[in-house]
Amino acid sequence: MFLDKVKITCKAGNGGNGKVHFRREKFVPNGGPEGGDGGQGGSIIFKTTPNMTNLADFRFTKVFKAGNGEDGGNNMCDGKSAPDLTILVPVGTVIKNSATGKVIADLTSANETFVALKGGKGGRGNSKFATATRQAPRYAEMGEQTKSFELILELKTIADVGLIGYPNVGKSSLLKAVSNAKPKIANYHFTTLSPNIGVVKAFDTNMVWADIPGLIEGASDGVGLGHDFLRHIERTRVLIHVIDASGSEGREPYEDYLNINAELEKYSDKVSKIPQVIALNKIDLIDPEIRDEYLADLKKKIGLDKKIFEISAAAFMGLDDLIKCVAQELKKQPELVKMEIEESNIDKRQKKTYEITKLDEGYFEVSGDLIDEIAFNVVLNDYNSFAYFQKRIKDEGIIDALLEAGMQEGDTVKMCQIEFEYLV
Ligand SMILES: Nc1nc2c(ncn2[C@@H]2O[C@H](COP(=O)(O)OP(=O)(O)OP(=O)(O)O)[C@@H](O)[C@H]2O)c(=O)[nH]1
Ligand SMILES: [Mg+2]
Repeated sequence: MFLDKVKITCKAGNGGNGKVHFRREKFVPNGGPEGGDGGQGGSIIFKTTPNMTNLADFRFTKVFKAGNGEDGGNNMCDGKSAPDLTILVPVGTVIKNSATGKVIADLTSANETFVALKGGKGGRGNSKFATATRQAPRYAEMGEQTKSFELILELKTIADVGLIGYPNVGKSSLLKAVSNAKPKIANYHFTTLSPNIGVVKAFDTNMVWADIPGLIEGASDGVGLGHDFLRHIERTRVLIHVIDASGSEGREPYEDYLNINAELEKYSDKVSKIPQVIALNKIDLIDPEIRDEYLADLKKKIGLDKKIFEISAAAFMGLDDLIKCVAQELKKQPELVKMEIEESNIDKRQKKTYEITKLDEGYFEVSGDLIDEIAFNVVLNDYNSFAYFQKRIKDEGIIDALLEAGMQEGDTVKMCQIEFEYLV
């Protein structure tokens, strides 16, 4: 099963909550604050591995959640941070934010890592809030809460050279003849159902060639296997356009050449502009008596300014010259450039919010994730704790917003489990 596009759901871990705790020892009446910090939540990290060739591993596993950080403990014990969750992907994986469709990462080399979602920060324990004048803080911070995101993984194979052409023209045979790849070869259309990759040696360099399923006229409208697999040659820098020069299936080779180029144009401007080297294959099947004249004529039609080679993948004819030319063409092309990252840091922690509801005359409720955070761990009968609470709601502009909503002195305000009277 070959899979080159999947949607997955990822969530980094929440941060653990800070702890409120005081030392209790025999004969020590007022022990100091020693609540520990919450641990950090695990992050979601992607890492490329050369051992994967497609995204089939994601067929059944589509939800990835990193662990939450542990809450802080007593005796200055900090909560354990959760380990990061590393998701292995093949080289050439492009990661998009499903909500916006924008590219957030393009992983083009082996063992490349990308932190997609950062784990939530742990909250500070009450020991961190102690100062000379505030020796017994009865509050701690809540750990940072993370959200889940849908991500699209799309594989765009990384190869230097792409083999294109009609089905059965001998693309896989050519790859097999010149590389370490062992693609399936057979005398019927669409033998190749997913891309094959092979390493081809030329002089002192190695090139990676990719053979994709055959194209036919109308591929851009979904005929045959469609043009979906062209995604895998989008980033190649040279194409080998393989043509059955013998016309063994009754088609006219020159027509084949034009039709395939028309399909490339329909697919994308970028792909249609990749430089081509043309391989006139199966020349062993052409009657030797007319061969030279026939091929000269075909070449003239295609254009004598083009790089054209007469080969036979099955009989190993003309392959060295073809490889040499492809290697030279490749040298002229610029190195692969990464895709533009359209959206960085999708994980921007959204500002926490709140909402004011008038429950009754002189009775208001304030709710929302900001309130949950502020009200976390408040101890109402503790002077410091309540002072901290008051300061936070004032600093966040909640008092002003309540006044704007009509709150007057003596009115009651409810926030989570807390209710207080507004006094000036
Ligand atoms: N006589 C001859 N037969 C060839 C040559 N190249 C390939 N063939 C035969 O053509 C048939 C198709 O070859 P493949 O390499 O599978 O063709 P393909 O282009 O990869 O085909 P798809 O994967 O179906 O698109 C096989 O039977 C090959 O043996 C050649 O140079 N000469
Ligand atoms: Mg094939």
